[in-house]
Amino acid sequence: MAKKIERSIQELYQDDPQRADAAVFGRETGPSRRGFLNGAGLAAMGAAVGATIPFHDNMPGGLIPAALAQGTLTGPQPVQTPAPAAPKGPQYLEFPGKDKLVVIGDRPLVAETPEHLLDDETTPISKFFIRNNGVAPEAAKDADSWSLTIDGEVNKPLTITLGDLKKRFKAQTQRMVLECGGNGRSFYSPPASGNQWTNGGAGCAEWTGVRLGDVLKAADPKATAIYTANYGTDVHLSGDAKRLTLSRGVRLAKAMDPNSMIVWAMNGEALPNIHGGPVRLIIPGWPGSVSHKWLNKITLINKEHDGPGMTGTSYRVTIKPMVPGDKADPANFKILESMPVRAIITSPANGAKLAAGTRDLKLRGASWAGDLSVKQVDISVDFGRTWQKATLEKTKNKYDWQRWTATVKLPSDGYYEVWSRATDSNNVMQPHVAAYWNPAGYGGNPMHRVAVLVG
Ligand SMILES: Nc1nc2c(c(=O)[nH]1)N[C@H]1C(S)=C(S)[C@@H](COP(=O)(O)O)O[C@H]1N2
Ligand SMILES: [Mo]
Repeated sequence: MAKKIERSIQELYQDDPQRADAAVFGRETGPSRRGFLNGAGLAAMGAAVGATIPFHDNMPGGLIPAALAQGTLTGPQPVQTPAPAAPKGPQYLEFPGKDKLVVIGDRPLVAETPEHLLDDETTPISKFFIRNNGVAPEAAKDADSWSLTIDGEVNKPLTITLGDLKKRFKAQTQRMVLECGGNGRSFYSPPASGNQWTNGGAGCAEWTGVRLGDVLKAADPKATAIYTANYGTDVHLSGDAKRLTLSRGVRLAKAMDPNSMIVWAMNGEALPNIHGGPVRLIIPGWPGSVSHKWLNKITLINKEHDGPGMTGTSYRVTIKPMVPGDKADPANFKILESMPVRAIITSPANGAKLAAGTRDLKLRGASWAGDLSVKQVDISVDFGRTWQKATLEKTKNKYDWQRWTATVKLPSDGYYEVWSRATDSNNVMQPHVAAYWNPAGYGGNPMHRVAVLVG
């Protein structure tokens, strides 16, 4: 009998968390359910996660244990019609020079970095996520002859090769986070459409290049120039050479920020083709889609850009919160600019098994907050009842991520969940569950959690 429950609970948490929760907690999931996990439910939950749960008194009803879910707090899930496909195990990327990234899509190629592979101070190229919207162009044979044009609302249109760009403008190197606008999308309930990123559509690399603003100034923008329109050489999935895969842009003020760059090197190496080499934009703190890869033209325009990826609900978030799953009112959307605050636990990995008797658990992680900085990272190992401040490391420069460390005490062997949550410099904290639902799922930044088994 116990065996049967154990198996079915595990399966149920995968396919129908609400029913699983009702089975474990003994009745339909409600909001505040602390302290109800006892008797048969506690035994079933313990069997499902693989150990006794020292802090079970604090375990909220509706919580899918981290051991059974991908790392973030997921509340009760509405029943889907038709039912979503049963989750398969992760599919790992096979790509020259890349580590075990998790494939989210193969055409176009999209692959994310599991949180525990983001444990390096600087994300190595081998671990850096990939997000293509179309087909990457063939690698350029002679990078320095790559040509870039600045035109549109300018007095002196400019076409310059990469070789000349390097000679004519002052270079800088900055370590900065690049994060996909849809990072965290998989945590939305009901599911939002698009690539189902967990927290791994982000990385922090050292980018070498010139200030975008210096190059734009060389073209002498007219007073009418207020927005950029970015273009590159990747090919639309249809194969139609006239169709653009993506063409996004930013307000001129953001383009002129000294941290916005045209880059040709990543971690000291020539920018790899898959990351947009020879030349790409890095517009830090904003959705990765404005950091155009294979960049060959920027047109300054006198209005908000309307290229692919700029209209409808693409890269837009709600102005006033909407009912999750409802039909979207197009008038209620604004362009997503600065990305929301996020902290991730990069060590230990979700599901880590530690030796019996481990009482001091060392944690490491990263945090970042779009255009803002991270003010504080807090950690809990008792399902959020008590929190402890993590130590934030120094950053190298603006838009660098803030690495953090903490040591937490575990009172006994058993099953724990480590939860992390960051607060940004405007005092905005990550929510428990993905908030501000929008149809294409931008801004999902619920707190991260990992399961740890001691003994
Ligand atoms: N030309 C071009 N630039 C692009 C894209 C693209 O598909 N084509 N994808 C964008 C998106 S959505 C993201 S998140 C980042 C990803 O950069 P990466 O693949 O180097 O990690 O590139 C952006 N720049
Ligand atoms: Mo993206």
